[in-house]
Amino acid sequence: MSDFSKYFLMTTEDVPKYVQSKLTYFSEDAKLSCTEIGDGNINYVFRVQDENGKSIIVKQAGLETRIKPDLGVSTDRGRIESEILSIQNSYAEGLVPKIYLYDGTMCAMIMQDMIGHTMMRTGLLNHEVYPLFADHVTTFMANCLLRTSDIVMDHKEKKKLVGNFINPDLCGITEDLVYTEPYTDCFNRNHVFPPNAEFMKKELYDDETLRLEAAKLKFEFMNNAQALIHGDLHTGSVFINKEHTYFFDPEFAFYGPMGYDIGNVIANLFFAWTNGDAEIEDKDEKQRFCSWCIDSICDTIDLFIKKYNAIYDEYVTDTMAKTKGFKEWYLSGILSDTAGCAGIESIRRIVGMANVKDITTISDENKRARAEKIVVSLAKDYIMHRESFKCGDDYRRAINIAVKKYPL
Ligand code: SR1
Ligand code: MG
Repeated sequence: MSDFSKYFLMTTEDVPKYVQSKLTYFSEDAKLSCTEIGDGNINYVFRVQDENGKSIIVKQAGLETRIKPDLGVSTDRGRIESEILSIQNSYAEGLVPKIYLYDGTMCAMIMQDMIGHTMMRTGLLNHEVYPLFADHVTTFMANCLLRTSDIVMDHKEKKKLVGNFINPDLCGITEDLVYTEPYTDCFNRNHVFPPNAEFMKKELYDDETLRLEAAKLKFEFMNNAQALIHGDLHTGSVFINKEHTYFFDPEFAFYGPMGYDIGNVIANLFFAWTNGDAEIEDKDEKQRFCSWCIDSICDTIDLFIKKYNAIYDEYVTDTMAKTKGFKEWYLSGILSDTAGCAGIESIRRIVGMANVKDITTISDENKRARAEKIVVSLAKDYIMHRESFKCGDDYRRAINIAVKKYPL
């Protein structure tokens, strides 16, 4: 039996032994069972459980990604993830899972099982609503983002973190998959829904003005070391129930623009809307779910602004950042990035390599084609007019326009 002193990719047989060798979480004679529960694109996630239902999660980084075995990524991502979770827990206590152990040799972490919570994308696909989500996600983002920025953090401490969270492989994935391939298909691996092939060619590959704005946003992503961002804050990175929310899976973390995280949330809430709009038959039920999606988009923007202002006033340390007018100027940059990144995330999930179930599970071909067109049209509005998205109602208006453009 391995003593886990040399890296190998574990199976469900190995993982219980691994947990017992590393922690005293379960009793020595516990009868442990293990299942692989990961449905992400990159890692292996195991749940280990004893006969009384007590459980724990083990997440192991493979040497290659699950979605594309020829796409290797550094196993250092596990270190990055465990370190950022501990930082995020200090700024947004209770909103991230607890890490019990990070093991650099096995590239594995053992963490709290988020029992009683469902992966948010799965819940949304069942058309569940989460009334407190906008409140929770804005508490998480406003605290974790602003308090790791130069507005609040000591400049030397911040620069040390910038170095610690240099994440070239995972950032490289985002730079390609999110910011380049959707406009160029330069690696010939985009997934374009065949009925929309012509539409996507005209609206994305052939649109030079869009490509220029996407290029500007790409360089903003690569060069604006503004805050310690989660880096992949979609609804598959959230475990949720009606009362509580966990944000997890921050392996794409690095110092980047705050708007990348906020924009990801906005885009993914709208994917949920497209699914509800296409799949729910009952009129009242559709209205209930779809209005909640749009309200949550608007509330996420408005509550972020409110919390940003409060946290800024309470925690600002930088002398020049206290200058009258600076807080508002800095916020307008974040909001413009937010709209731009919401557009970028929207487009890449439609034509890029990593799609979302909200769209791909729409069963009726015409409805799926329409949903994709609405998303792309809205995304282009976000990107091309990003400076004009300043509050929740600006998103509501843009969504209404995009939806009306493609009637049923
Ligand atoms: C190769 S990884 C594809 C996508 O999955 C992750 O969750 C990120 O969103 C990434 O872009
Ligand atoms: Mg992930």
